[in-house]
Amino acid sequence: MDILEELAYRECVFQQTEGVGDRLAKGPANIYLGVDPTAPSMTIGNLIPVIMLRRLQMAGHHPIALVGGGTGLIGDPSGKDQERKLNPAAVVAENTSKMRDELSRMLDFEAASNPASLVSNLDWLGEIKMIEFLRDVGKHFSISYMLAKESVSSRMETGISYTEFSYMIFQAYDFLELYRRYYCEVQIGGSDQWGNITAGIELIRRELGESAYGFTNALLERSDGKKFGKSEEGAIFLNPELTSPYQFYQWFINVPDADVVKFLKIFTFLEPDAIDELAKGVESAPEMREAQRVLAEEVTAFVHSEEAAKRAIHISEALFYGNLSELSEQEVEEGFSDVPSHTLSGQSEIGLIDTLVEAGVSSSKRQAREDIKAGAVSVNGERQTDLGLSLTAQDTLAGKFVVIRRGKHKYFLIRWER
Ligand code: 383
Repeated sequence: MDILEELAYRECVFQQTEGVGDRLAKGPANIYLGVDPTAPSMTIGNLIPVIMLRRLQMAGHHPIALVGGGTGLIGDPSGKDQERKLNPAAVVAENTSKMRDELSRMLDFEAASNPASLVSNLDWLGEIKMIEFLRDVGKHFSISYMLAKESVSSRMETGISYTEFSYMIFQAYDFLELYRRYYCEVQIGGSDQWGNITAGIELIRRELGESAYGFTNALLERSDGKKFGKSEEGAIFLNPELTSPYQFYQWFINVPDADVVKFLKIFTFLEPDAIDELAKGVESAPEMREAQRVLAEEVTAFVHSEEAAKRAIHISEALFYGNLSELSEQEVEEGFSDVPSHTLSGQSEIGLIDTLVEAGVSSSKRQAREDIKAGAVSVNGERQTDLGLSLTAQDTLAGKFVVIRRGKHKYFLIRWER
């Protein structure tokens, strides 16, 4: 398989411009992907083309990751049904540096012959003079061409500002600039970027009379209809402070059987043979969730680290088997970072009933008694039915936590400062 065939096998090629296959087959090309710093972190949706860029690098091409320090100040209308709120310049600058860090962990900057490059388009967009820009660049774009782009036409009813309307010209100009500076011939991105990518190819042709290429991946959809964008609720971020590696791992463990093989192709570096093996397991023993396990471990290790993946597995197992006492302080913090927590202080002993009420687990003492009697309450993974139980220092995990579970899934973390 050549690289484009491999990407197609991995369900990562949705649209492509003419000649891109030949260009990639001919020899190393400079290839770019742009990400706008509209949030403090990328998400799993952004991860797909980043992994594609890494695969292209492994196939010998030179990857250029562009952070939109300039375009992030404008706002891409692609795929958005509403005008964006402008972020203050300081926020965009801060996000830019965070995204640079994320990107630099996922590409190889040490590769001997084709190390990755990282650029911000603020370097050139920030220098642009309006009159020159309109004379040199704007002249190549007819209004009818711009209106025909999906990103604009889909907004004619709901409205679009001149600012967002102009966005495609900036992204097109980036491609031209990268062509001039680095002889960058190829741009990749999600299918929402098709209009912007083809606008750049058109500009390079008109301005320089040269050929450039592009292809897109299909936007990620889960068979259960869950979405992925940076602004969607429940977005899975790559920044461990926004989505802990454990939560990240959990998201992949919970991928439905109907999606897991596709996700193995898209998100892991496993060979087709290994993926086929796992696919067989999904058919013959879906309850083992072996494919999900491998998926979650591989992606967590790639985005975070091997160590973070091991930690996530350890936390998941302890939670599953109820032996929470094995967890370290860091693991308890990470495993329960998204559950309600409550701090108890100044006591050396406290009754279970009082604990449940104080921590907001049960709404009243009467409710707490009922919950305990019904067997719905567990402390550090063990069911407790004794109404007279008191908690002491011996009941803490890692010397300072008590984990309460009510019902099957509702967790509470108590930090006990004695
Ligand atoms: C900016 C300047 C360029 C080239 C690209 C850009 C960013 C682009 C954009 N991309 C999205 C983003 O930043 O807005 N205008 O959130 C997403 N990408 C990638 C992929 C995706 C797209 O970062 O489909 C999902 O992740 O292209 O929505 O010169």
